[in-house]
Formats: sequence, C-alpha cells, structure tokens
Amino acid sequence: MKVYQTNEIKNIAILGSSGSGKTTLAEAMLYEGGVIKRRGSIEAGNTVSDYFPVEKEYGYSVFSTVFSVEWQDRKLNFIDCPGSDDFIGGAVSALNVTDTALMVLNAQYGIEVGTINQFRYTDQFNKPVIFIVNHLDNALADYDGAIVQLKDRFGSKIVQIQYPVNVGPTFNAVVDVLKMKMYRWKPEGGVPEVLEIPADEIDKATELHTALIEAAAEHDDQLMEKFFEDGNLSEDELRAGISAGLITRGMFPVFCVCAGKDMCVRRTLEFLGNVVPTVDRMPKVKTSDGREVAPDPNGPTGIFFFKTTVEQHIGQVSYFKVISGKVKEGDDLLNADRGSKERIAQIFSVAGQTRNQVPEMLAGDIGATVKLKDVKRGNTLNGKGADYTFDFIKYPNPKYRRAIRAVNEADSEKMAELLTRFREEDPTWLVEQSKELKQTIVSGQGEFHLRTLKWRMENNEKIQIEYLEPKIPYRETITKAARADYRHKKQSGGSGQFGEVHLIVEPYIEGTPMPDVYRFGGQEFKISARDTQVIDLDWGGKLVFVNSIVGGAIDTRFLPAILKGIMARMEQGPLTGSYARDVRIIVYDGKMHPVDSNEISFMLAGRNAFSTAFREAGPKILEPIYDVEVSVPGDYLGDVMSDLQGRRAIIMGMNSEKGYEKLLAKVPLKEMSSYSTSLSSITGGRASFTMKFASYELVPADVQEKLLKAYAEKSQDED
Ligand SMILES: Nc1nc2c(ncn2[C@@H]2O[C@H](COP(=O)(O)OP(=O)(O)OP(=O)(O)O)[C@@H](O)[C@H]2O)c(=O)[nH]1
Ligand SMILES: [Mg+2]
Repeated sequence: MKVYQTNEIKNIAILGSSGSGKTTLAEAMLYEGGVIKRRGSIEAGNTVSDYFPVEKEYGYSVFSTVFSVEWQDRKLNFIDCPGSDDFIGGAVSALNVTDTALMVLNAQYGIEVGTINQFRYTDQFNKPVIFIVNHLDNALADYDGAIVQLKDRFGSKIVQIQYPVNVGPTFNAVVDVLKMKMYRWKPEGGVPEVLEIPADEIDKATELHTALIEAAAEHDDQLMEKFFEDGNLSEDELRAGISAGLITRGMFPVFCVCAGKDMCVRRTLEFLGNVVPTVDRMPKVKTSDGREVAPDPNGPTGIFFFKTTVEQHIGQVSYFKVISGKVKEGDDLLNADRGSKERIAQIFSVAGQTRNQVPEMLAGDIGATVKLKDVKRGNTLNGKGADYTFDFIKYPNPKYRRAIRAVNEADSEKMAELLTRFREEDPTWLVEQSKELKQTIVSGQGEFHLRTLKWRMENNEKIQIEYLEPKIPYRETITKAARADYRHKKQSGGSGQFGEVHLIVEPYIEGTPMPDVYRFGGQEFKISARDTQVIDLDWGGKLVFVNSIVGGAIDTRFLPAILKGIMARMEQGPLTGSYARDVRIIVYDGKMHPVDSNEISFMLAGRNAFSTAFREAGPKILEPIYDVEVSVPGDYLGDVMSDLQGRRAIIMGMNSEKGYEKLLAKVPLKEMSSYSTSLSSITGGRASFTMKFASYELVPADVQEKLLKAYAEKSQDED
C-alpha cells in the first residue's frame, strides 16, 4: 500500500443500531475495494470485521474494527463499530478519530433507539452524517416509512441522493438523483448496469433532483448565485454543495444499499471518495489545554492511540491516528501521558486482523503498530517539537453492576489482571476492588456486555467465573444530637489502663453553625471549641471533630487516640457495619489517671462513647441514589413509568422529543440491579437509559428494618 497524502485520506465511522448490517456492508466494501477476494458473512462467521471468537459465537460485533479501502486514488479508512448499546465505547472511540459517520438503518425498522443514541454522539462530536438505508431486499423493508421517520426527526436536512425502484426480495435497482441515472444489479450484485431513468420514474426523480440542487446550493453562496442565474448546477457543483452541507451538518444525505447482496455498495464508495470531506477540510482538533492542531504533515509529530487489543500470537496491537506530522518506521517518540520512550518498529495499514506494512503515515491517516512497551488507549506519542496530549474521548457511565468471582480461588489473580486488560480495551467498564463490600464489582453497559466478558474469560482464557448480586454501599448517619460517656478501666497485675471520654454527637450539615449550649435530660452543656478538625471521608461525607475540653480534663496528646478510636467505628458503622458519614463529634470532658492513662485506653473509650452516642442519636441508613434518564418511545411510557415506581423511583420530569419521551428519575441503586434487562423486555429493546450517581439519601423505615435484621443475623452467624 502506498503512502497517502493528507488530502487523499478520509476517515469514516460506520454506525447504526445492532443488526442494521454494518459489518455486512464493511465486507461488501472490502470486496469492492479489492481487499478481499470473497465476501464472508455473519452466518458463516468469516467476515473481516467480526474476527474475534466471541463475535463469531454471538454473531454480533463486540469490538470496533479498522479497515481501509483504496478507492480512486484515495484512502478511505473505516471503523466498523458495534451497534449494541452495550458496546457503545467502540463507537465513541471511533468518533474521536473519524470525520464522517455513516449511519446504517435497517429498512424494516427505520430509526431505532440505537440510531438515536449514536446520532447523539455525532452531534456532540459535530461530525457529518450520511444515512444509509440497508436491508432493502427484506420482505418487510419499508423504505418510504424510513424516509418519513427521518424527515420527521431531521426535517429538510434529510436529502435523498437515491431511492429504490422496488423494495423487498425483488430489490435490484435504485434511481440516483445526483447522477440522474438508474443503477440495476444482477442477482450477484457488484458492478451495476447504468441505465436511463425509466419514463414512469422521471417525475419522482426530477422532483428529488431539484430538491437536491436546492439543498446543495444552500450551503455555498457562489452556488446559490449560480443556481438563481441558471436554475441548475453541474454534477461537480452538486458535489461541492453536498460536501459543504455535510461539514456544517446542514445536510444529511440518504443512500440506499443492500449490503447482503452487494448492491449499491460501489456507488456508495464512489460517493464517499468524491464527496466526503478529507481530514484537512474538517475543523482542527484541540489538545487537552485547548490548542488547535492542524493535520499538517510537515508539522511536529503527534499520534493519538484510540484503541488497543490483544491478539493471539502477536500480543498488543495499538491503533492510532496521526494527528500532526508523520510517523516513520524506526521513529523514537515520547509518550506524553506516561513519560516513557517508545520506538515505532513497524507501521501497518489494517483490514481487521490483516496488516500491511507501510514505511510511513502522514497526518490524518489511521494505522496500527505492535510491540509498544507501555502505550494505553488515550495516550499520545510525540516527536520533537510536539507536546500534545488529547483527552477528547467522553465515555458514558456504566449502568449494569455485578460482583464477579473466580470459581477457583487460584484463578483470582489472573481474573483481576484480565479485568484490568479488558478495561484498558473498553473504557466503558468499571472494575472496583471494594474493600468496603469485600467484593470485586464490575460495572458495564448491560447484561450482554457482562455476558461477553464471561464468555471471553471462560473460552479464551479458560477461567471459570461467576456473577453474584453486588452488595450496596450503604452509609450510616444520625438525625439528632446525643451524648454519652465511656470509662475504660482495666486493672491487671502491674500497670493498668484508664481513659474516660464524654462526648456529644450530632448530624453535620454543611454551613450550619455549632451551638454554644446543648441540653440533654434537663442538663446544660456549655461548649467552647478550642480546636476543630474537618475531615473529608474517603467514602464521601464529612467528620467534624471538635475539641472542647476545659481545664485539662484530658491531656491534648490523647486527642488523636480518641479520634482514631472514633474513626475505627466510622469505618464500621454501629448499625450495619457500613461507613458512617456527616457527623459532628464534640469531646467536652473526660478523666485521666496520672499513671494508667495511655493511648490505647483513650482509643477504646473514644470508640465506645461514640458508638453509644451514635445509637442514641436517631441513627439511619443511607443508600446511594442515582439520576436515571430513560429514552422511550411514547407507546411504552406508561409501562416504563409503572415499572420505575415499583423501584421506589421519584419521577423528576419528562420531555418529549419527536416520538420519544425522556424520563428523568431518581432511583435507589439497589433497585437498578437488573434494570437494563427489564427495560429491554418491557419495550422490546426500544428504550435506552443512562445513570449517574446523585446522592446518599435515607432509606425508608421498612428497608432499614430489613437491613438491621439481616446484619444482626449475619453477625450472629459469624460469632
Ligand atoms: N436480507 C439482508 N440481510 C442482511 C443485509 N445486511 C445484513 N444482513 C443480515 O443482518 C444480520 C446483521 O448483520 P450485521 O452485518 O452483523 O449487522 P451489524 O450492523 O454489524 O450488527 P452489530 O455488529 O450487532 O452492530 C446478519 O444476519 C446479516 O447477514 C441485507 O442487506 N439484507
Ligand atoms: Mg457488526
């Protein structure tokens, strides 16, 4: 493969909901581009894109796959992304390094929830979008229905470049209103016959052609003038206008294909080669500190790694985009994120797992390298004169949480290593070794995400694992002030132990001042704070520790020991052993013994006084509450609402958005355990949601009772 100039390179993400035919389209493009001699299929498990065993097993894409096709002296780099919401990380990474998105639709379903989710990302990244209606040979294909949905949602930005002459199993022809020709295929697809538009299609074709001309003229003043003068635009002018419309997202052209039969795929490639913007025409990317970087092949070298995988027999393969300058074999570069040096031994242009070595790559290009020492996804390698780092990737929060355990204890360490590696490949995972819950918690995007992880562990790595219900990180706090004393006294043989602590506990609410006087049982306790420590607890919330001891009742040197004792109890709250938070503790009195007082005595006295006071202070259990946002088609809204109410949700609001409703709710984490599975079964997979930690809130009395009982039983078992 030759070395391509920046203005010959186009980077394109293939998006669309699961099953829309992205991988099949990729296969047809590779075939038409002469990269492969035979088209593989999902059914036979032999596509270029889905080459990992887990993808063959499930017949879905799990990872994004890079491939390139040379077309009319241009290099089209594609990234075939997984469509399932569970693997959205692949699409997000791809959008960071591509300039145009192909959004594939299944003609049977039109716009699906996956389409909308992914479209939202193209919006965030401000990338041009071309819609491709696939599956036109499907008996249930409804091309017109798909166009109505698109127009409904995106209005006049939807511009048809083609339309099918017939849909369903007999599909074999489209009218192209840019070329004003009809294309017709033999059953094997591939190269079409190019024909004049038949008489009975002329009116429709002319109408769409006019609409296309008007839309193209709209994005360029010169074209607009020309259009007013001549009432027409040439083919080249049309292309220039569409290209301008794409870049500003003022136009979303619509194409037709039947990927399964390789129909209209060549025409799509031709359009991509001619019309889609090259890297140098797109807005410049920005570094982490906001500097613009042009894709200048003569600039300093900066290459950004957007994906890493571990492949059999090779080890780590690292995929990068040349953001600036050029990268050559033998280059010594510096990892700006990790400070380490790396030598680029080989550079590859890739098509799935096939790699073709190239001597260098210029700004804008996408390739891969192997055997780097320490490069993670998201890192940048810089050459002389460059100090770039990029952090443009924003991934969604995980929303499906399980505890994971190796069935054989001996595999635990290997399991932990693999989890780290999987997380490096796919940043939408979260892996947490929770000391608090005594569980390893993996959080991903959905049940299917976790199922593929298990499959890979068991089949590729030969480690048996199991998922368990994850524990909830409850918290404990108090709701009123209380007071307690505790004397620790021990007399055994020689020296004894003595420490006595008197303290007050009360809820700590940021911004509320401490009173000067407390009253308990008719008695007044005057407070004069000598020292206040505000401690930010590792597990959230605060502990405020006030020294209000008068007259040297306890020596100042014992205060750290008292605090240490209290902290030990904060870490294992008196109610259920969960972390305690948001407490103010005022130590106002106590007693010492001239000989027997020592640190351990005050530690124990502090701990026990705190424990007693805490129990008297209206203690309550808090649970994590999440902000949940559900996007659901209007017809399912009622069912989704009542399901949420069954999960103790508080509905916070609702917005309508073209056939979809967006529901905002606050829901306890405990109730979100299998939400993605339920939501998908309620809505037939047509809804999606996101969740984000919001706050800790008191659990209802009945839940508290259950938790206390469970803890008491568990403690008894352990005794
Ligand atoms: N009839 C018909 N079937 C198609 C067409 N394109 C794809 N398929 C089939 O649709 C199914 C899904 O195709 P894929 O290419 O895996 O779809 P995808 O968009 O890559 O799906 P994900 O990887 O899960 O996101 C497979 O069974 C394909 O054979 C088409 O044009 N016509
Ligand atoms: Mg796929």
